[in-house]
Amino acid sequence: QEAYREMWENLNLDIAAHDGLLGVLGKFYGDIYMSQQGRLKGMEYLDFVLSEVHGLRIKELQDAKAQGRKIIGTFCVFVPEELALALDAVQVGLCAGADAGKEAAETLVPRNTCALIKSFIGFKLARLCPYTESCDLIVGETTCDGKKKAYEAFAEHAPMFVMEVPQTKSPAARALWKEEMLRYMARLEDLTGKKVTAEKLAEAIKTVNARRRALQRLNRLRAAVPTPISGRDVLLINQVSFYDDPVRFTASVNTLCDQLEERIKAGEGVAPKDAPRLMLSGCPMAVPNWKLPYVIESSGAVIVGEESCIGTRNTRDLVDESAGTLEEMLDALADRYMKIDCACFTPNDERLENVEAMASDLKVDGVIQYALMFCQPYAHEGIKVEKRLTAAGIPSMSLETDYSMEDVEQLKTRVEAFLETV
Ligand code: BJ8
Repeated sequence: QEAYREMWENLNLDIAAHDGLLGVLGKFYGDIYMSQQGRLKGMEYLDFVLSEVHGLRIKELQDAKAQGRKIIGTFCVFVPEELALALDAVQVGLCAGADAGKEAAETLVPRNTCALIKSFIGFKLARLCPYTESCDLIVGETTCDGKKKAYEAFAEHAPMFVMEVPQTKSPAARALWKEEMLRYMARLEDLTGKKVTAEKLAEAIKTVNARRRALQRLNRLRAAVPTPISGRDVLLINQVSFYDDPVRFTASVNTLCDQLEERIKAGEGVAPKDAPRLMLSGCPMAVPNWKLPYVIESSGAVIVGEESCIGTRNTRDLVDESAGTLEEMLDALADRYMKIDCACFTPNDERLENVEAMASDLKVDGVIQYALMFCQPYAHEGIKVEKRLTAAGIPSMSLETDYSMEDVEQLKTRVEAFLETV
């Protein structure tokens, strides 16, 4: 840690508070991750990345900046990483999964704002996140009301660009989204002093698709009975996918998948064959939000799928790689991103279909719907999802929580009661 102190000081972090954060994070990680039995060798890479999350990766970002590359921060899977990569920029998903700087955040946004929003504001105001401080541009999006209003306030503290994400899937909405992508591309070209070319964009599309394919492969393999990897580990892999170098990350996930294949061949699992198989569905679990998966898996169940943006919503759809011209590629990108079934869309029937299909493909015993407190879009859709699952004969339950640890025991009681019924 000492080796990085100067870098953190240069980023103007609050060093004492940051030391405290790393201490808590290290302990939390030890309890939730390192305590697991029978982990795969390939997870050592993830452990390493996580242990260096504020160290080596930040150093890499600083080195990239020294070479003139720009750092782009995001909070939503709607922001097309392909455009940043095509301009040699580095895109990182900013952490929004811990209760840090909450009091400060509540001076900018109302108290009844979801924990994810308060978290990214808190990290900024309390000067705790070296990623946020490394960014040349932070890209917001008009998804839920909480986020879009929060970005107005956040823009007073950070260099922001907000993309207008439509709320329906009509042809007019698709046209608006394409325009917004072009507006964003122009902003990025201005920032980097470069132009997106067909060649560079094709390469970027391949890079991001390769990462999606590796994660799809992981999701197919974990569906085996018994499941060869814990849900906690897969969540971590998805979380790391947002800030690690995409090419290196993809190679590591594929290596891990090779190990999973061997494990499956040998019939080995991380949990007994008859352990209840659950799927999570709903709000994204941003790093280091590991509370609910820990509660679920320490109750004897195993998580075999996450229907969320830090899960299959981010990896399910690929960009069509057959486009030849720049214009065709931009259309292919726009089409792919418009398939995202975020609860901010109305209507959003495709999500109901996707949740049901995923639950039956994975042969789950039940679905736990997860909503962050004060999240209107996912709480509303939770009612519809539950009806749909009930009609399909799939047990489900809904949990609302935030990032505090106060309700751990209560969550455990509810999860255990649910497990009795599946
Ligand atoms: S595409 S899910 S990453 S918006 S939890 S801030 S919705 S009040 S995160 Fe999301 Fe993009 Fe959609 Fe995915 Fe608002 Fe709800 Fe908070 Fe949320």
